[in-house]
Amino acid sequence: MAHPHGTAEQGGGYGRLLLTGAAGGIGRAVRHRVAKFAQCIRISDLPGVLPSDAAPNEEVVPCDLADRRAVDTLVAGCDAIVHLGGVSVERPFEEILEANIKGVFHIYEAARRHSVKRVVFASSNHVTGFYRQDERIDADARKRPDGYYGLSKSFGEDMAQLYFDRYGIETVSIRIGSVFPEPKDRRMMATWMSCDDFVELLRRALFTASVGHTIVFGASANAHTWWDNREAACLAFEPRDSSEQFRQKIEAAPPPAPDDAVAVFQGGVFTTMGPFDPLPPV
Ligand code: NAI
Ligand code: 15L
Repeated sequence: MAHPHGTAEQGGGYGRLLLTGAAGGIGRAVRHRVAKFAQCIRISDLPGVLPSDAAPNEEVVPCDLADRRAVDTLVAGCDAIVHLGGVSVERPFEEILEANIKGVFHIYEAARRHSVKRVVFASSNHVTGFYRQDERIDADARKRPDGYYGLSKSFGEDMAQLYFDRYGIETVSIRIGSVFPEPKDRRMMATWMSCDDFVELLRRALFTASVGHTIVFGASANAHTWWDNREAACLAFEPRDSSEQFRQKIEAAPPPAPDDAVAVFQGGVFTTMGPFDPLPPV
């Protein structure tokens, strides 16, 4: 775990760490827990949504990821980035384009211009959402995005690869399953990841030496899984929690029909959302 900036255990870690999407569900859950990873945390989200109660080691910098100049200013002075910001569900392409596709380009261009060496990219299981739930895949499996949202995360992973191959910026792309306090349905029994496991994966993603561009599936040690993290062995990540503690509660609800997308595809209901056609019918 040696790293030029030291390790989290040594205290301090990075000088300044940027956390985008800090007002979102995961951002709020991890914001105070990533404080130990850097001397200063720059927290960012869209204007008007960030809390005003910044801790002494936090800088609050509102920014729309679609604004290239604003993102350049946001990234200046940061040593590493945890990029959680963007549209996090299936939406019309135009929305995804601004926040996620242009947004991730702006983040990497700013990282290049300001010599940021490490990014953690919040990718998603929806990059491979069209695999069936009876298939087991690893990071080498062909991408099968299940919508524009999954497509934008697939693009983000390719952006990370390009900026590593061309400029040496290292990234861990975490194909997050479902980071919520509890799984919400039977599908999430396989995809759920506890906040504790997520923070530990963040720590490894930020402080493991020489990750190149590593893709890792983000899930807890659930009894049933669709994902094999062999390709991310360099992170030596061992999740500790399991969705099993919620099984009784989840299975108290009636099961979906066996041919329902939520029971067939890894991406669940995302495989059926849209199209969002703003044009009049032809
Ligand atoms: P969220 O929707 O709660 O948070 C995303 C944040 O990004 C929001 O606070 C939103 O205001 C901000 N944002 C949206 N558009 C923006 C823009 N143009 N400029 C700046 N900020 C913008 O999502 P959540 O659940 O916290 O997820 C965080 C990240 O992890 C997202 O990138 C999401 O796609 C990804 N992810 C989350 C999963 C989960 O289980 N929660 C699963 C897979 C991926
Ligand atoms: C995601 O990518 C979404 O951001 C999140 O809201 C969940 O729906 C999650 O995937 C999931 O697949 O459960």
